[in-house]
Amino acid sequence: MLSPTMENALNQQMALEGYASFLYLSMASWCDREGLRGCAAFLYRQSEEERSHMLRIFNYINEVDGHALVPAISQPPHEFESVRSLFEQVYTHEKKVTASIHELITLSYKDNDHTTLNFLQWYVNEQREEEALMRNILDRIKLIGEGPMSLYYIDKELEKINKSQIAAEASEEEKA
Ligand code: OFO
Repeated sequence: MLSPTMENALNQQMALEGYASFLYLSMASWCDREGLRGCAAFLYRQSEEERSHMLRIFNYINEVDGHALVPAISQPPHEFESVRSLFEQVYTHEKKVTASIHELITLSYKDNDHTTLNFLQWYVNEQREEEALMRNILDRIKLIGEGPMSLYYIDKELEKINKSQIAAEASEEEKA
């Protein structure tokens, strides 16, 4: 049984995951318009992933006899200064999500809520992986440098990263 505070906090976490999904969708659209197909494909997939993170919490809340509330999601920005600044914003948002997950963990200790604590472990691992991935992308962007010629290589790099993410997910699913 969830405490009312925990139920509310989990509902708020859903809003954060839902916003991430919309933000990455908006970023994907910007990349598409800029002709950055590799970046767009990566971000469309990330957007879907965030939606699945939101639904995982949604299903959990109802499973433990709470009430999952569909969140109101504010409109994300539509324009981005550059690919580098776009991925910096992704990284910043991921760090915010991580901090929020850690707060939920603290709350589950306070509530002595072992079920939610256990449920949240998946998110702890996911956030570690996501932050590492975004740092890796930013490192590569910095190495390649910016400018019209570099964009082509950045986009190819993102295409490669996206494909390896898809392959890793497929092998995870096979194991499950
Ligand atoms: Fe679900 O916040 Fe990113 O991974």
